[in-house]
Amino acid sequence: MRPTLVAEWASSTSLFRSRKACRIYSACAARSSDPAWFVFVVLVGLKQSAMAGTVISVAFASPSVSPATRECHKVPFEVSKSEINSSGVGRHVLGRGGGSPFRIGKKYSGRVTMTVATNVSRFEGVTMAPPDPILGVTEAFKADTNELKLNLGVGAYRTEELQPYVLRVVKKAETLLLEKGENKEYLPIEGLAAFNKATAELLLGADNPVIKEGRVATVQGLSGTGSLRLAAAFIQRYFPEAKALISSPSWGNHKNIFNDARVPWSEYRYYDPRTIGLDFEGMIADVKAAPDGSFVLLHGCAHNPTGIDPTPEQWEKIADVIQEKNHIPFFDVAYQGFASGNLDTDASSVRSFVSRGLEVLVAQSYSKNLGLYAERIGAINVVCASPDAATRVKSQLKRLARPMYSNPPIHGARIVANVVGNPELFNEWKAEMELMAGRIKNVRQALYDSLSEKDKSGKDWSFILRQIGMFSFTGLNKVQSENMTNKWHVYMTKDGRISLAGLSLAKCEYLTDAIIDSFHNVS
Ligand code: KET
Repeated sequence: MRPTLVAEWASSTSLFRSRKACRIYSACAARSSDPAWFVFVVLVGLKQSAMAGTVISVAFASPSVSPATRECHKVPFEVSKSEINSSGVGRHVLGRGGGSPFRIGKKYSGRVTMTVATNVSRFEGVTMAPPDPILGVTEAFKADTNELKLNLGVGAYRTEELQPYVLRVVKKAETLLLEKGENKEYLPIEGLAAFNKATAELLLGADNPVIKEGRVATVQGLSGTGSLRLAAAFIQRYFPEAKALISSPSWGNHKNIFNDARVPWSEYRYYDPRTIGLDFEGMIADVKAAPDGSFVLLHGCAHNPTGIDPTPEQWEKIADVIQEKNHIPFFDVAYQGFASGNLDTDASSVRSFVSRGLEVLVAQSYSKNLGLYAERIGAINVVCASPDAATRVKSQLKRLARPMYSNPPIHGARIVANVVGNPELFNEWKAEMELMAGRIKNVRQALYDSLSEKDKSGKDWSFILRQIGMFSFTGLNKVQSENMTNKWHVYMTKDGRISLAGLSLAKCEYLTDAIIDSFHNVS
């Protein structure tokens, strides 16, 4: 075998980049007349480069490279006829493992194919991940063929016909965008300037002094989740000792986000199962007991999954404790407009904290209120004590974003900028959002009416009416929730949450039967 061929091949693969492999390769080259060495080098190289488990097809070529037939490494080398037996099966003694069989693709004629199959994957240690507790519900729903099935899992708005909904105002904005014929150049790392301006104004109010004074660092994010994740990375980098406080319960992904960003977290009491309401005393006590300077994650409105928000007076007390303890409030605003139907009302918790002069983090999402789920459009805002701090914070958020995803997508940002920035479209959006929030309120009322009428046990279902936003936290436990799915084909999360946005008036009665059965007949 000619060393040049081996060298050619070796340099074209990544197999021989380690020092050990290079030494082996040198030995092979030195004994280049013996193909056994070459096969040995191939196998050692493949083992080292995590190629085990693939089928290695080795073409015996004379004089050079053979044509590729499938995803494999084609290795040109020469072999003597004596190494192939009459049945066309050759065997080479390869180290301790003994013979490695290879089969000749066709009768030997100077070019044969040797296939070495190994079946141990380098990914043997990778365990199966469980389905996502929320998005996994949609997958299970899709797989169900029963026509009664109902998806109340993910918080995604549906029409009364239970169809996904693209807002009319979004379609109009998209038509405008097409007419303008804008290009698809990269956005800057911080996102679309017009979007960042619009989103901060929508959140804080256009006249808010913090905006006028340049004290808000706004960076476009990959929707709510990506914005939370970017902020978590920022906390980890600049406050490595700090802890995050998460409500119990909370949106399931909050814990994942802080875990992956390596921000330690603990929970504060929030939900009281006895009253199916807010455990305000517990919440205050836990926020007080947390180490000074913790990041307190708060749901700006329409708490997920409970649908229970603090009253304006309770918000003030929460702000008092946070201020006393030198904590940093971190708002997750994924439902602005969806709780009350009014954008300003739903931002009032954030605005009241900001008006106290507190430095605040706020993650925003346009998945729900503009129905832009798949566009991944949102933002992280950091309200700072000075414009100088805001400039520095923004620069660091950009620095974190660059190696993670470089820069955000443009389409959703343009839609939001056009809707919020155009008074006519903005008003249309507000009207449409009121309609969506109104439909959810209607089904909420209808579900309560139906449960009150059909359930003869005397149970008080009025907590459903006290909850707000897309969800109702039914109080059904895991087994009861499973009964909802297994017996009634009602898909929901195992914590007892149902998305009322996925319910229609027509389906209220069916849902009532499912809830009554699960509640009373399943322990
Ligand atoms: N925060 C909260 C509180 C929230 O409920 C969601 C989504 C998000 C952030 C993130 O949304 P994004 O699409 O990244 O902008 N919640 C629904 C969907 C999901 O779980 O991803 C849900 O709870 O069904």
